[in-house]
Amino acid sequence: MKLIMAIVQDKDSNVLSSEFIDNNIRATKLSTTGGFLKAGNTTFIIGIEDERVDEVLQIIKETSQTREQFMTPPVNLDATSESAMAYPIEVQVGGATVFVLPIEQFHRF
Ligand code: 2BA
Repeated sequence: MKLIMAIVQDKDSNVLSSEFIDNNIRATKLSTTGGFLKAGNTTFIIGIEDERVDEVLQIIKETSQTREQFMTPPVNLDATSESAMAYPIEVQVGGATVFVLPIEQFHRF
């Protein structure tokens, strides 16, 4: 058995939830925050049999889109007025960041 942790954009999370239900994949959905953009994203935790890992990865891949997002870097208060201006920079986010981990034990009591 494996634990899949998938970080996706909020905009893709509802479709992905529905896909998991339709395909009988058990998942837990967490509201999370990206360390860089400090914006909300969604992390799914999925415990799944080894032989279904590729199926889950394929669903995540097909559902998660890459999007451009703008972020404004923090203003440098020590700098001259011109360099202190903070211009938004474009960042590419997603599709999905996925970790696959081994599970030592799995219990449902
Ligand atoms: P954030 O940390 O908010 O990052 C959003 C996007 O900003 C990233 O998209 C990446 O394109 C860019 N980015 C992140 N750190 C950067 C840096 N130091 N310099 C320049 N650009 C940077 P993704 O790579 O698709 O990541 C989306 C979200 O997945 C991340 O949101 C974070 O919540 C999570 N994530 C990504 N890699 C991770 C990792 N190695 N460990 C844990 N979480 C991760």
